[in-house]
Amino acid sequence: MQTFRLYAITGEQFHPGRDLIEVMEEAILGGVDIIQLRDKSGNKQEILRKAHALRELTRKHGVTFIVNDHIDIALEADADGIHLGQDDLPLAEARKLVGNKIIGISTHAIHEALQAEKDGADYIGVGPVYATKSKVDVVDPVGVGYVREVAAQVRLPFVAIGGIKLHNVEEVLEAGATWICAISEIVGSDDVRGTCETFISKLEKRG
Ligand code: TZP
Ligand code: MG
Repeated sequence: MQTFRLYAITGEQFHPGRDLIEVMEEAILGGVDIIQLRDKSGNKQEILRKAHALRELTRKHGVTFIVNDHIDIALEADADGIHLGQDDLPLAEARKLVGNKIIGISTHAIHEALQAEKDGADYIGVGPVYATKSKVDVVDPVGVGYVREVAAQVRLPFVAIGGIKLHNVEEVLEAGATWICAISEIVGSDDVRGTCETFISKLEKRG
């Protein structure tokens, strides 16, 4: 899998009245290199429609496209991969369905990270680093200590997630993250493109 720097996940509740595709295109223009469609509405027809639109957008810009939860939608929209949580379909089952597409797994503790590595995940999510309001069933924040542990012990690419903002991202980078994910800080910004550009410049400063 190629390496990434800035991962934006959709969160339409953070930009009422603004079009999803327009917001995500601004994020891409600001430097986001991977996008995830995360939609917990349960309206599969709508999710599929958004997946097709985001596939078209990401293809136009050469950006990687991941679908959260819905393997069938990921396949139908020809996404580059899927993202699954600890309680979703087991990785071995998912692998049978998606072949060599990217599989990302959310992890909240080092044993989950090592297990995902063993099971053949392509990348892991590491978090929530800080408290977040963007996920309802989220576990308690794991802190930058968990980022440090993963950086030291796991060889898989990992993305730090959860409550990451422009004002605290340096601490996450110092803990060893090279790839950052945010929902609310990016898509809820009045200046989506500028926020992404600032994230990128902070990432570049860390090398
Ligand atoms: N997984 C762990 S934390 C989180 C997800 C999907 C939400 C991150 O959202 P925000 O707004 O960047 O805190
Ligand atoms: Mg899930």
